[in-house]
Amino acid sequence: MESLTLKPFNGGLAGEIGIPGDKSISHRSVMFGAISHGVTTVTNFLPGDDCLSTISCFRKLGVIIEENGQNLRIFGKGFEGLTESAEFLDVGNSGTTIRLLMGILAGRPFYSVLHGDESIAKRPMIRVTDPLKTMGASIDGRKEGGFTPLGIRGGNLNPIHYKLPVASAQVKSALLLAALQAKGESVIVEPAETRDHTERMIQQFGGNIQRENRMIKIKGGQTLKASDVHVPGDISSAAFFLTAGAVADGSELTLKNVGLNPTRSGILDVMEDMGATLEVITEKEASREPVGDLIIRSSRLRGTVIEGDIIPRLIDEIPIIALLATQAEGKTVIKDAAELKVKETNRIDTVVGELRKLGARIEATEDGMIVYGKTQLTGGRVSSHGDHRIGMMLAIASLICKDEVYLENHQAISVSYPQFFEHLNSLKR
Ligand code: SPQ
Repeated sequence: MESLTLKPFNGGLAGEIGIPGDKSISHRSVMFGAISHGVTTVTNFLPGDDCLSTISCFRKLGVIIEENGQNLRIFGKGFEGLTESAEFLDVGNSGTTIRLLMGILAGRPFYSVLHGDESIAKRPMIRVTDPLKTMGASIDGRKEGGFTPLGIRGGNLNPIHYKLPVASAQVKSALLLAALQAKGESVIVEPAETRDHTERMIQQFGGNIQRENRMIKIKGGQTLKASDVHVPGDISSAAFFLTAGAVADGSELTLKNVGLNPTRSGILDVMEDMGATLEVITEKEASREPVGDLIIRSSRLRGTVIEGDIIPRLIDEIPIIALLATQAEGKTVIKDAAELKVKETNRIDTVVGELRKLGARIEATEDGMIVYGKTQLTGGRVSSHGDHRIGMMLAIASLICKDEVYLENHQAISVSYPQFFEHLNSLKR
């Protein structure tokens, strides 16, 4: 496979970029547009591969979606407006698409088959299929309904009282979407707070949902109304440039329009704890989500411990935090993050394996990793392993490597950040 050559840069980054739309919120905007009544408009939608998979699945389910880059118009006819697809629903590389879609289809009285790429075929689905079956959906798939391809015939759903065994926003969201179609009130309890975009969007679309600490209550049979959604920039995408600005000497970057939802902003707390020179300015709200601009300057960093309830607030940022930790004085320990093993790749193994190839001192543990800094990174041949976040982490690492980096399978980056290299190059002085 052809690799991308990333030459040593060893300079400072400067300037301003607008962070592209949040992937989690973009998926949900299409789904809520589809299951509500009326015309939903979406602005600053992320046209990355994953979100395009969501659009394609809903079109196959009979929903009309007009797409013009970052702007969408979705013609929703409610849950009952969805129709059986003659074709398989292909979710590509997107865990969010398949798991949330299962929740919607669990209540639809027709048959659907869902499948995705090689990575999706390895990701556990039982965490969603089991509780949905308890509610009354009929679901089958490889390994007793645990893996794709999955066949689902939705039905008359009963409400559920369910304590999630893992902290997962995808499982929570799938159950909320099913619960909206059930007869009665469902109660869902999370072991730790996970991203709450689904809950916010239910309210944005006129629905009712209650939360008391980690318990969520929602009544079935609610009718959602179309809404206008402005998608904030994705803090998970901003994280790559926050790290770049902190580790590349002589940098000063402004990242505009970043979503600052507290259930997603764990990386800001960690960077502050590590001593990063980071400023949050002009906070406002868009479509019930907090948004602001961030300024990052090159920083002297120190190691830290990342564990417990903060983990779901930064789970997708751990690959880039590992790189950040290679440039911090002392030891950084990341614990309680075994969920990393079931992402697009096993992100404990891919982060540790690829960063070691660049000379990092890092070791894998059962539920995380330990990074020793500060280390001068070398260079070498690395791969994204088809995982967008690993690809971007390695591209940022190349900025501070003393030799060339050859990045294989960089195309995976378009899953969540198609303009990544354009933005990176625009910031090089
Ligand atoms: O959609 P996908 O492939 O699962 O994407 C990832 C990512 O890194 O972009 C995970 F690999 O993000 C998930 C995140 O890890 C997106 C998500 C959501 O939108 O609800 C929730 C998290 O997953 P989970 O399994 O903890 O619910």
